Amino acid sequence: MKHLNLWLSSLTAVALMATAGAQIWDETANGGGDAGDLPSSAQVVSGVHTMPLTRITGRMATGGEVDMFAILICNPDQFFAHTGNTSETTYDTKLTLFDSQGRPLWMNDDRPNETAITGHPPNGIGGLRSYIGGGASAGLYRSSDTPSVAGSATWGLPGPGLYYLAISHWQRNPRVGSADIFHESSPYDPIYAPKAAAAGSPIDNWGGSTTTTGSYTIHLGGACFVPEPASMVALGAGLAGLLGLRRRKK
Ligand SMILES: [Ca+2]
Ligand SMILES: [Ca+2]
Repeated sequence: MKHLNLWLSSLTAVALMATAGAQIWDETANGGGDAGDLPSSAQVVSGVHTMPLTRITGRMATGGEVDMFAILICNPDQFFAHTGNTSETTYDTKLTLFDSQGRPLWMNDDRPNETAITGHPPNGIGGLRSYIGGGASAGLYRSSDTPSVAGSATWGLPGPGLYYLAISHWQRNPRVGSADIFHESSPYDPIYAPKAAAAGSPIDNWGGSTTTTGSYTIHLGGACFVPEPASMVALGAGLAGLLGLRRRKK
């Protein structure tokens, strides 16, 4: 029982240290440079897995740059991603969510009327900024094959696990070959499921162009850092250190 107690108290200490740290991932400060635009080059938002991930900050340093991040969605029922107010995100965004294989799930260009989003986000979302998540009115979830049909898609995610989240300027469109994956014209406020013909194929390029540059903040709910071998080693070292300390004090 003594061993078990040490183990539990050490885990608690490590969890507390983790909670006290930043819950923000910055593309440059934490990611070390520009995030890529496809799953193969996406920045992996990694860290101690007990920490919720509440924000990703970054830059569209050159016009048309798309940034993609690998995140863990640990609580799918609570998941949302949005690009904040017009000070936090300085340009007209689009958010696209892909599964762990890079297959498209959801896209939004211009957030639904924020009064329709139940429960979150508390601070509102700027005009032309983007929102993916539950809680919007049912009519705003739509299939890209029937963009004018209210409620032609139903919000949901496959389950907890690894996902890819991309932020782009609204004039950059995720594609498979030369075909757009989503409906890419008016109306812009629905949260779109992909065209059925593209739903099973991983994204392989982005169409469109823009010369706009700017910075962004993506707010997140239900998301966690991706556990990586290095963070598990750090966790192990922390436990060993704490156990060693206990032993020396005896
Ligand atoms: Ca970037
Ligand atoms: Ca937009």
